[in-house]
Amino acid sequence: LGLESDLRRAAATGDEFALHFQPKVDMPRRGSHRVIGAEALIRWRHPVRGLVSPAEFIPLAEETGLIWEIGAWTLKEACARLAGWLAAGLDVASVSVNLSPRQFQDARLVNFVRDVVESSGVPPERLELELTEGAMIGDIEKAVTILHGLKGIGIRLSIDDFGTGYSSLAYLKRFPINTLKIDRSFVRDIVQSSTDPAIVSTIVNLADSLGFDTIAEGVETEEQAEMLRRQRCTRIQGFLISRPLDVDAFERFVAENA
Ligand code: G
Ligand code: G
Ligand code: MN
Ligand code: NA
Repeated sequence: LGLESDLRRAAATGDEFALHFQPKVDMPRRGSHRVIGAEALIRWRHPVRGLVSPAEFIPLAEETGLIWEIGAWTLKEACARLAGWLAAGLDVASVSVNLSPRQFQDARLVNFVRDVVESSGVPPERLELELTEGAMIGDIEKAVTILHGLKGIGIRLSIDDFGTGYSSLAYLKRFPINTLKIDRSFVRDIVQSSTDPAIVSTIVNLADSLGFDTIAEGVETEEQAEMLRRQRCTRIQGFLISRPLDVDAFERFVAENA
């Protein structure tokens, strides 16, 4: 209960939150990699507890409904950062923001996203929203309508943790999305596994056929990256490249990897 009232206070101002950014890159060649974007990940600097992980407070935010205020802060902050980078000549091709199921299903979502994108002035195609398959189960017709509403703003859409959820192929072909983010569970054991390379290459081929991009998440070793490359996966994200970075460190990373 203590944490809940603290979260309520934090959500009211946003002052205790910060965004970290994890680079997404083209498959590295000879050690060098090109930054193709970044995923924004929220952090809560609690005055007493210190840094609280989103794994801890996002579920609480979902239960209490505070996720709307927190998600609003995240989206505005991500767009403001991106606008600042573009104005400063720092070439960050895109920034993605995670949406939890309750945010996705909120009737205010499409208009809110449109307003934030327009008032920030960022080119809409440089903003991406990451949705999980779980957000779209239930009323599929409604999900497709929301996805088209978001698509109509001109932003990009990805399915996060792909392969762990419920999308059937019949649904997938109706989703106006851009990218499948291959869940890190398929990356973790890809070097030793007799099945995971085939799963990854099947996802890559499926994405190709449907006109989607792919990116592998949670890449931690060179060996995993090499195995992903053999499955024709050409974009990666993970500790091998970089942990999520605070704004200063992220700006240095982009400048050094232009
Ligand atoms: O950054 P970290 O790996 O600790 O994130 C833990 C979880 O919190 C991940 O599932 C991530 O998607 C989620 N998360 C991080 N930032 C946000 C955010 O701004 N909004 C939502 N809804 N989820 C987030
Ligand atoms: O659910 P989502 O995919 O949004 O989760 C993002 C989370 O994954 C963040 O909390 C981030 O810190 C974490 N993460 C990013 N890269 C790696 C990695 O290489 N290994 C592991 N174990 N976690 C990672
Ligand atoms: Mn994500
Ligand atoms: Na993920």
